[in-house]
Amino acid sequence: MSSKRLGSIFGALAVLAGLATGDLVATFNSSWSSPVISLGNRVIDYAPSIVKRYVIQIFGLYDKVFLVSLIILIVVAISIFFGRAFAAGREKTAYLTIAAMVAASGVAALFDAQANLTSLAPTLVSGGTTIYVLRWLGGKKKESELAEGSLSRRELLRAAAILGAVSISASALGKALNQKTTVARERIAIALPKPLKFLAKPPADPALKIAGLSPFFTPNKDFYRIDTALSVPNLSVDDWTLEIVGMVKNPLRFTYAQLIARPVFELDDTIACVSNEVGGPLVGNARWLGVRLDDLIREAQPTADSDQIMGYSHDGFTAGFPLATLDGRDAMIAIGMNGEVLPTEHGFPARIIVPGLYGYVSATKWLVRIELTRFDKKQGFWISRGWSERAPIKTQSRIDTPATGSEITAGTVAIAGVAWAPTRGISKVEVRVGSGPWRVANLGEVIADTTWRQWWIDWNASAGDYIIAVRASDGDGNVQSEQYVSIEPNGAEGWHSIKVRVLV
Ligand SMILES: Nc1nc2c(c(=O)[nH]1)N[C@H]1C(S)=C(S)[C@@H](COP(=O)(O)O)O[C@H]1N2
Ligand SMILES: [Mo]
Repeated sequence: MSSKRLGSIFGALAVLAGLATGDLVATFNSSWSSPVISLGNRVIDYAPSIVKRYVIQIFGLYDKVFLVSLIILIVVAISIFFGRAFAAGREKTAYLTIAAMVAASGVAALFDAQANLTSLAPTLVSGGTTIYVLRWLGGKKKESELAEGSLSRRELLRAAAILGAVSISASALGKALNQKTTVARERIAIALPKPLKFLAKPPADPALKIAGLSPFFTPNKDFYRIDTALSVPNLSVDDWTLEIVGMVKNPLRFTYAQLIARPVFELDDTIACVSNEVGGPLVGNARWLGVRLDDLIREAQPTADSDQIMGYSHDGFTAGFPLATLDGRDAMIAIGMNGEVLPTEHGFPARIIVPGLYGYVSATKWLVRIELTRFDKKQGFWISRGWSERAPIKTQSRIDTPATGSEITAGTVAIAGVAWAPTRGISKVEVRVGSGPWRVANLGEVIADTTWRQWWIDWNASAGDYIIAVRASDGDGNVQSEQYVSIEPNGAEGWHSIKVRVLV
């Protein structure tokens, strides 16, 4: 086998072993990350938003899989380079290349949200393993050259197999030791506190009768997710605390047990993402359980000149909203979602929920700190990236069924969907088929103006092609406007419309 090819294989094997041990070591401490994850997080932090948008458009939910694969690919490409240098006897070049990779990944690790000097451990072990394996393979090569002139294919295969097995068991062991398992077990064992008063059960869900209509409560497993973090933080309640600090006279700090021992209440609230396109899926409704934010902030005694509440996530994400939003609208620190302990993906152990505000300015998941501050001093994560500082959820409506582009048979067809305008509530939904008149739709019963309302209307469909549009009016009497406005900087506007073909 040529020295070049051998070198490539040595380099790639060495780096894969290095990555595997890095992953393994990263599981030893909850504030350490595997080198690939740290690098990925820095790419997410610094990539221009146009690139991010493009990647999300192409890869959708797999954007992070794409990023991680890309990083591994680049690392392997570099490893082929240093492997060849090593095999060609230019050992210094090989070591310098590895040192440069370790430096890059070390810097990336130091910028992780909870980083300290020990956060370098996964990277250092990774780099050390890479060099060790490279030298070991190089030694094997020399041995076999002395014995029979060149390294045989069989020996190479054996070395690769051993390394592969070691790497796989290292990452398997990593998984077994993983924080994730511990936290998942912890979560299951938690008994949620009971609210002073349970909310009424909502009336029978019209979605039971209308196929395709969103259920009133979005099941947790179907609830949309928006995270800037590359991997979902797994926070153990054992060492989790929530502090309320900054421009306050009485800083507070709670353990999880202390937080959930406080009075809790239930809230039916629809949350939405500012990036939701007209008719899009980034909106969901849940029955949240939590501690009233107004009470906690009052106890902390904000100074008279503070005007912003900033939530900090364990992963470094931040979101700020006006202190004046605490006007009795039931903002909370949520610990439960739809009768379950808050799912890890949705912010376990705790997150903020503020009715009527888009998630990016309010709904901090994996919450660890609340800071009272001023808008002219601090900005949340998305603000410097071009999104509005204040962002109430706009009045919107969506047609769930029929699906756009579908072919349906003539007869009575249900047109149905959801409309939302937390905290104003929905007062009317109208539907227009083709150039026909606007018809007023039936509305589902709700117990709060903070949730979406389901709507539906029967349509006597005859053969032909149709465009169906919907518009909602909110509790303030605003009618959703037709004019399309793009999601950036503070949410999309316009009517959702669909196209259907009715067949005889
Ligand atoms: N830590 C953290 N919290 C976060 C975010 C995030 O990226 N990281 N995204 C926010 C945004 S943009 C939205 S729309 C909501 C989404 O909440 P969900 O993922 O539970 O649906 O969470 C908010 N809280
Ligand atoms: Mo969002």
